Amino acid sequence: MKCLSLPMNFLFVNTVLSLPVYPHDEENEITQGDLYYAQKYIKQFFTLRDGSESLIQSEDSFSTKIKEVQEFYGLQVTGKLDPETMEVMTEPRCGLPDLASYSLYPGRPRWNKAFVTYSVVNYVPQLSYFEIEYAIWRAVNIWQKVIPLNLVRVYNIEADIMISFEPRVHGDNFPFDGRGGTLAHAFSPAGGIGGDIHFDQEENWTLRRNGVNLFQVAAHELGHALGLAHSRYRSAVMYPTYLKRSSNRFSLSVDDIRAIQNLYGTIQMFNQESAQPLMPDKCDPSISFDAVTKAHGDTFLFKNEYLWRKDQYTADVTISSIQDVWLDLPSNIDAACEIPGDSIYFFKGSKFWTYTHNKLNHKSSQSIYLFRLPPYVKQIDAALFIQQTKKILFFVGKMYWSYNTRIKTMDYGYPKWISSRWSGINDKIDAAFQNNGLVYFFSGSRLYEYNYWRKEIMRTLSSNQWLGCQASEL
Ligand code: TQI
Ligand code: CA
Ligand code: ZN
Ligand code: ZN
Repeated sequence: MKCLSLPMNFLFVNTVLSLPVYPHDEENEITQGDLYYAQKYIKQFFTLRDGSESLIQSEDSFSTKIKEVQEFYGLQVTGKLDPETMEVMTEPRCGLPDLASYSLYPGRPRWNKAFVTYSVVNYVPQLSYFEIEYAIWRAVNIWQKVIPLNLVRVYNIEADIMISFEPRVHGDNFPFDGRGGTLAHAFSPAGGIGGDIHFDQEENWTLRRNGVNLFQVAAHELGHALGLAHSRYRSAVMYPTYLKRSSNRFSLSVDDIRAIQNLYGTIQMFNQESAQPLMPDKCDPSISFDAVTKAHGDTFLFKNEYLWRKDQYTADVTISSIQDVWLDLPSNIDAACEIPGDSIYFFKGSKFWTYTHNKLNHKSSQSIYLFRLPPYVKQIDAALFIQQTKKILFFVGKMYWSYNTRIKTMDYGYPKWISSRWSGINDKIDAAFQNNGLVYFFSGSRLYEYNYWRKEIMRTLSSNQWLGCQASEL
């Protein structure tokens, strides 16, 4: 293994380590004070998480930590606190450019192409499939959005960045250690195992503050997989200590951004005069949406070629292009709905697309007439899945149809007037979705919050209030 191009400037113990022996030559004696200093240093820069202070008490792990320090600074790896090691520890910037607070790997390995693929190879039962996919998706996006590099999720093929959950021994000479200790590791950019990310299968992976937050660890490991080494800034994602941060506060620090842009450059701000359409302003009071749906718990609002995703945990809203999330979808979609735990449907014109586990079903689009909509229906305004009845309602103009997903047939007696069931909804609607038992209808710049059981409008809001914008005059 070529250690220079890999971030494993860090040794995992799989042999029994002897107790550290301190050299006793006259000039370079390691004193009790040095030992104390080294412990403090390691605690500051190399301790991995809360509660691991106790690790340092045990000589085995102290030696392991010394090895990490030695690897990190390219010294001879002895596991012993020798004068050279003492020296780098007292001069923390030794070997690094004086002002750099982040660091890159020797030789600056990076991905030399515009598109880098990643794939999630397996999952763990601690989290659902979607939670894992999303944690990784979010981690990818915090880096991707500051550099001109496209990270593309691929399936069933060899990707540049293969992400997997691994057992203790997993074939790369860096066995995991069960719950606690090492959480994950990543290899810096290169072919083969380069760029790959391994998570310790046995950790208590969560998306919250208790346990080990997968999103946070994935963000850190992706930094390594993109070519970043550790940062000396406490606030940096690349700081080598696991801090319990609330995940809505978790984002790249200035130092992380400087580091990654040093490798990949900055995003070209697009020219205002170019043909590029402007990104819509989500808080424009007159904004309307093409389609809205829940997907895996988050809410997605579509407009033109963009979508906004509102995170279910943090309520953070992020904009991205539709194809960044659902590669095969067109822009300007008409309607979308999710059958929770099953699939997501997207409609445009007389076509529809379905995704299960974020994977497109069927090779391409299908015809909406498969739902037995009559031929005069040329497009759908909104699609709404009703959790209570397991029906998809198709809204077209002032009418709606009801499709029974259990027996896969259109219900008898439709179309009906929208206002006959949904009193107060008198206009054509643009989008609809269900949330916590309430139904939300979007119509132009208005958003109606509808009580399904009481069959009445509870509140009239502005369309973008769901995205955290202030209410506008209605
Ligand atoms: N894994 C270490 C890490 O990713 C492995 C490592 C790579 C390392 N290079 C190193 C350790 C150099 C010491 C020196 O950093 S880990 C954290 C953090 C880990 C640690 O499991 O210890 C995160 C994984 F930063 F919080 F400590 C993810 Cl976020
Ligand atoms: Ca572990
Ligand atoms: Zn591994
Ligand atoms: Zn790290």
